[in-house]
Amino acid sequence: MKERLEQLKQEALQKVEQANNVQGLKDVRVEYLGKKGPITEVLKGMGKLSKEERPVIGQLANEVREQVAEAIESKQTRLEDEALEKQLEEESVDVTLPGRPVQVGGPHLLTSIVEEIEDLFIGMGFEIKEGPEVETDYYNFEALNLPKGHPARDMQDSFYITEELLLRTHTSPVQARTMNAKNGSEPVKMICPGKVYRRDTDDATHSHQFTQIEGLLVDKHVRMSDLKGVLNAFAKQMFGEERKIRLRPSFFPFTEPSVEMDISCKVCGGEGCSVCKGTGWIEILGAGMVHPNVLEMAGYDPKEYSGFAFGMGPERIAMLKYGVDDIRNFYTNDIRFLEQYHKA
Ligand code: 2NL
Repeated sequence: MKERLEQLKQEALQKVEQANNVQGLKDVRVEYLGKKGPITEVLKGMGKLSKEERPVIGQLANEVREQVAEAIESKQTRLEDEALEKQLEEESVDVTLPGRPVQVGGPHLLTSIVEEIEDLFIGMGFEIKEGPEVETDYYNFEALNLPKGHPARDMQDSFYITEELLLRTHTSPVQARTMNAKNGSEPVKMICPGKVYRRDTDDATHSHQFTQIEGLLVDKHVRMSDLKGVLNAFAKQMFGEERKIRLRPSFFPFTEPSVEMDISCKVCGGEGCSVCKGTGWIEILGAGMVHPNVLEMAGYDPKEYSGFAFGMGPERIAMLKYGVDDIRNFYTNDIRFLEQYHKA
């Protein structure tokens, strides 16, 4: 009996030693210490032993069981420690590695420019108004002193939807609508940024859809010098205090008189260079005093009220300010172009 227990102990300890995972250890436990295991068998057969032998064998069997259990226990701890050690090693983080760059989005260059222009005019007390991109013939043309048959409303130049509906060719109809809503008795001081559409073939300087920002101020006693003061303040804030402006006579059907505004060339300071094509001046926008017909159609008495208006293309402004050479860059969404103009 003693030898049998001794032999079982050696066998079990050897198997514990050989086990190289937790499942293997469990198998050893079941095999030797389980209800049907040999040590339990020995304890069950104790009844057949003599009175003297019984406590000796009983004690020995318990000792063997404890030793095997202990061996299993400590081996299990060791296996678990090793597994944890291995996992920690495999999953360790090298904090000295360079970080992965994060792609940060930002506003589109055109959005930034439009917002910059909006902020400048908000600072001068103008409010921002928006309106529909699908317009009636009346608000897009008629109300702006462009009666039917006027050369500027050539069917070839506009996207017509029906005889009476078209994609607006400028943002002026927003201003005509705003004036109309005042019943001829309140001042208007607004700018309207938005998308406009022309039937053009796209190239470096033309896009069938582009952006316009127009401004309008209507009140009693508005004079051309008010227009000049507002445009001068805008030009200096937008392009730099050192820039000068000049107004040249021009023509628009909705203003009389009409002007075009140039700013002095920053590249050559007025000497003449390739950017200003030798003139020292760069054209920025068109403007003028609101035509009496336009005021009248909007319900204002042109003898009592007067106004000025201006219109500019923010793509052109951005192209001049940032040296962008192709208007299509604003609409093709090439990330390599857009990324260059992300502000923090
Ligand atoms: C340009 C020139 C201009 C206007 C737009 C306007 C609007 C109303 C009445 C009178 Cl409701 N005028 N707008 C006036 C002069 C010029 O735009 O070169 N735009 C890109």
